[in-house]
Amino acid sequence: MKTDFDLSAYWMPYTGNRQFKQAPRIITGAEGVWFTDSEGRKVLDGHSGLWTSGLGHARPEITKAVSEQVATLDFCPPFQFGHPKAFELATKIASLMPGDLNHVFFTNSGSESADTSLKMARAYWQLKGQKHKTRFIGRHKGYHGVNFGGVAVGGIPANKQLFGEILEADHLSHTMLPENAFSRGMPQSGAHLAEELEGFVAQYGAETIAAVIVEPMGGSAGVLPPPVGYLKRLRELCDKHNILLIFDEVITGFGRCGAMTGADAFGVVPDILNVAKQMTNGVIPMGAVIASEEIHNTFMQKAGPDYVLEFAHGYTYSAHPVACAAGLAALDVLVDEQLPQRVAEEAPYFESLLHDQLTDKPFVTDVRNYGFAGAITLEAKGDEPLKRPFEVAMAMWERGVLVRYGGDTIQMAPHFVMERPQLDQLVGTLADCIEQIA
Ligand code: PXG
Ligand code: PLP
Repeated sequence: MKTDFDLSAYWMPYTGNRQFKQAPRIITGAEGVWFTDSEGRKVLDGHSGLWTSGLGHARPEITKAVSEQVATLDFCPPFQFGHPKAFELATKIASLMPGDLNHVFFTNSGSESADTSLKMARAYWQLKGQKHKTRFIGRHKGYHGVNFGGVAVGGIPANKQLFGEILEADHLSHTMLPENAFSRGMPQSGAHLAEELEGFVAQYGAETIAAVIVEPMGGSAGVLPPPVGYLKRLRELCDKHNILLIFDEVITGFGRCGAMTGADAFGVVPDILNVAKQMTNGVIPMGAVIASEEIHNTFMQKAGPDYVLEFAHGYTYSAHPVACAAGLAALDVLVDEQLPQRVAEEAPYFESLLHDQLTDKPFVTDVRNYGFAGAITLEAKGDEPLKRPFEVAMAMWERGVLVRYGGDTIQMAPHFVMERPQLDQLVGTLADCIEQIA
């Protein structure tokens, strides 16, 4: 496809730039569950943008809130000043969180949330007088964004090998066990892997470990729902050893798992919960780190006189007024239309489609799902594990369906509002394209 603009200056993120610029995929519009491309085709968005836009694109409620906010207060310095919507949004988010996760620190992305949560955990232990509690434990295949802290605790080797030594971090095993292949929803096997935390405690001493950070359901590694009992055991062990538990809910927060949070879906409450993607329905970049009463109170009580900073951290665009307006409108729609419940109700239909249509297709070595998240693993093509997913995703784009390919997986994340004919189209097109590529 020819474009009437130059492609060379834009260095695209997480993209094969050379391939893309030979055959650009340019998106020019979005409405509901559909994108429009530069050739005027309607393309089914099978990934809710990038896990961001579950309410459907171009929601008029959000468009209106954003335009009114830009015209009223376009920016407000977040350090030492505040604006009403920042407080309203924090209150709203706190009301949607489980347990006593009541205090909201705003960021602008999931990566910023990851690094903020790690700094918060270390500072908390400093304030508690436990100066040696600095170690972090992540999990293999974990994804916590691209900033240095998140890369260190993340468990994706390809994201680390170029960047040299970062923070020291250790990793629990991932839970993608061979016996769990083709599980519907939560796999049965793997709760025992939480016990590995005991090994790190024995090795280093609990007095040196600040926090464990995990996604309650792995997302970008290709939809890894937690094994039955796994997260509960991790919570018990963190309590036993006085280690903070951080849930990275950048993908699972705000509806994706058929509940408001992954914590709700899986019945385990962390000490710190990170969100981003779905917060504004993808309209304006925003994220947040939500802390328990204990953590917040510690900062408020131990930081010194009341004019000093309790937490020397924050971003120029933290609590941006336009993002807050978008967040308030997006969360209102999510709650008013009971979309987490809708996801829970429709998830079994999506699950059946995935397993019934994809399990027997050539080269499919696993199908995984939970809520409105689904993924398959494809067998490597010779020694090129990344090639087949790329080819399948390109064939799907040709047929007017957008999915995400990453590593050896293809991922689907339907909009919370997606109707059954479009779910059928999404999974059916994937099934056809696997046959075509095979
Ligand atoms: N934590 C988690 C759990 C994520 O999924 C981030 C942090 C980083 O968020 P930002 O906003 O900085 O990108 C993420 C982001 C995929 C895919 O293919 C997933 C993400 C990003 C890009 C692709 O599923 N997750
Ligand atoms: N670099 C410089 C030179 C800055 O002045 C600032 C913020 O003032 C930053 C980086 C951080 O930017 P942000 O607050 O948008 O993360």
